[in-house]
Amino acid sequence: MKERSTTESSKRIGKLGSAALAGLFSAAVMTAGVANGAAPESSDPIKIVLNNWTSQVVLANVTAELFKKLGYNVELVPSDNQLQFAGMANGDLHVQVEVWEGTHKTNFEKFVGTGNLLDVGKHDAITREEWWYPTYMEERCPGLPDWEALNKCAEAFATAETKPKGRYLGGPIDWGKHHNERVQALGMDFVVVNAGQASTLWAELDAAYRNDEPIVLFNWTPNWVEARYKGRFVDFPDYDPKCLSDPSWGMNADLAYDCGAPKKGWLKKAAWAGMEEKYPVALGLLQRISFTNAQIADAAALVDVDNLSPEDAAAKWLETNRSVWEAWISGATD
Ligand code: TMO
Repeated sequence: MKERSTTESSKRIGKLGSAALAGLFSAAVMTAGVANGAAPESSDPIKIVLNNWTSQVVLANVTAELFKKLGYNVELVPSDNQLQFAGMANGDLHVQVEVWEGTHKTNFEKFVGTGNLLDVGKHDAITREEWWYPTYMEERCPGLPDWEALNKCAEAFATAETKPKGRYLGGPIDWGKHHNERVQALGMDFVVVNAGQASTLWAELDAAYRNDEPIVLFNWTPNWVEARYKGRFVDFPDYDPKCLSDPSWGMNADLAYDCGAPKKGWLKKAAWAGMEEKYPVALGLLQRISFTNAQIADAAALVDVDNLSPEDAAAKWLETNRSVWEAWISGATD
């Protein structure tokens, strides 16, 4: 990718006279503070995908602002978590800044395998996406965070709609969790109830937490929740990729999904493969973007705790992390 982008930019520079080039450089330095003669290679908007949880929306906006600093036009386009990769592989969508191992791996890797979707590398962040409970439940369910201890205690989590089974509050369906399959494969006395949107998870958590009431729900890290509520992830049988594809693997010989999510999952960036030709400098910038756990949690808190709009949160995030993104931009435009 790097080689391609160098070739591409020298081709473009070759077409410009050196006087024109000097003018272009100084204009760029004066307006944006960035010396870059090659970007934008096209004025067609780069389409950045929006998903349905907060850090992703804020960091998609952050990425949009960084592309704009290089002169690109951008569009933010909401997309389904599982269908987005097909849209990116065919060029309808171009960039996704938070690809989570626990949510996206299967569909992401399927389209990377076609050659039309790029794996643009990992963020620094380490992720976990799993069932989670407030620590006050540990007195009532001895043995937590072990999943079998949770299961013995299932009735404590019952609601009118699930009793005598416990309720597990899952996320929106398009997060593709297969938690129904997990409950079945592990023989758990739980019913999965899916929240329509992430904010429902947090409203239910807050209501339970205030009253010391039982709740077990989907949560993840990095997220703002861990700084506000004391809790832990449930430990299920260790994840293995075969757990999802091979029914004979694991403690249930007949069913897949008899394991937890990865405990140290990756977080990646994805792009339409056509960006190598059409927007090589933007692709180079995307390669350099790498968020830490703390940066992602902060991005989410600006909206979910401080009530900023995603756009204002992105502006604030850029203000707070100036040296971080300036290094990405200068690396991409050197
Ligand atoms: C991808 N997610 C952060 C919702 O687990």
